[in-house]
Amino acid sequence: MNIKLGASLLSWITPAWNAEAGKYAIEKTAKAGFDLIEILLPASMDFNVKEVKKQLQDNRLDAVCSFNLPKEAHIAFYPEAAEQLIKKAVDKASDLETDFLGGVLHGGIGVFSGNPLTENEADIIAEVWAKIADHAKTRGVNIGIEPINRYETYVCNTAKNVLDLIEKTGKQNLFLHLDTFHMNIEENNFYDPVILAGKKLKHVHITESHRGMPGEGTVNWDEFFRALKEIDFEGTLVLENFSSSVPGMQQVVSLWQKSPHDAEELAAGSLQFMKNHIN
Ligand code: LER
Ligand code: MN
Repeated sequence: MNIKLGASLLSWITPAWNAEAGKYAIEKTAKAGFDLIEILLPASMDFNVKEVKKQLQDNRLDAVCSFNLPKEAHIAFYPEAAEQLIKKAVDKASDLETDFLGGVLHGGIGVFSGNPLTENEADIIAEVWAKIADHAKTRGVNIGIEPINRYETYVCNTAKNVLDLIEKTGKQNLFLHLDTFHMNIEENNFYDPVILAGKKLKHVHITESHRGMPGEGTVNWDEFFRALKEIDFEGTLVLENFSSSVPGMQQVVSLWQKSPHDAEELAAGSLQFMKNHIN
């Protein structure tokens, strides 16, 4: 396996990116010993690449990017707006000299039509993805698409949903981005989706059933890491767990219970947990 270990900026700060908060997240991630930080791009795309690149260099830290579609860029309803916005996110990732953009790129988080995904909606999404994939290819970026649970979207809830839509596009630079929190709700187990994806799996959000310390919830980690070994996983494992010790975090990620671990403890314990499982 060829694996890099990362923390999301959400390990340290809320998603509202600004230069000062970003610098803090980069410094904390580097000090905690991660290989890279996942930078969740803001929907405003107000993000100074030059400044962030310098902060990453100063801290000898790599980065990957992610982007979650906002409601007003729900692909099935607003394909043009979505296409423009995802292309901008690809450009930011490329300007930052990273080769990966992951995230919820199938629909706006929290948008529902009231019905299951239709064939027509699936066609619209595949068309937009195909155009984005072509653009991303010219910028040297691979795209990872993250299925999320039914309470956040009706578009892609499972690995198979994403893989089927990718197949529809016929594009090679679209990949699966899994998240163990969502898998715990939507998949039969933690093994089959990884095997189904094989080399199409590029990026994983490592997070417990309650988004706290891995190993303290109900995710079947043995099953999950066994599957990663079987596919000889090459990609990134990035923490996406949250602590109530981060100011403002409880409100933005529905973390209503007080966390037993503060942000530093959670990051250090989770990094050790990942290392123990891949070695
Ligand atoms: C994003 O990575 C994610 O997992 C979603 O639950 C965010 O709403
Ligand atoms: Mn996630």
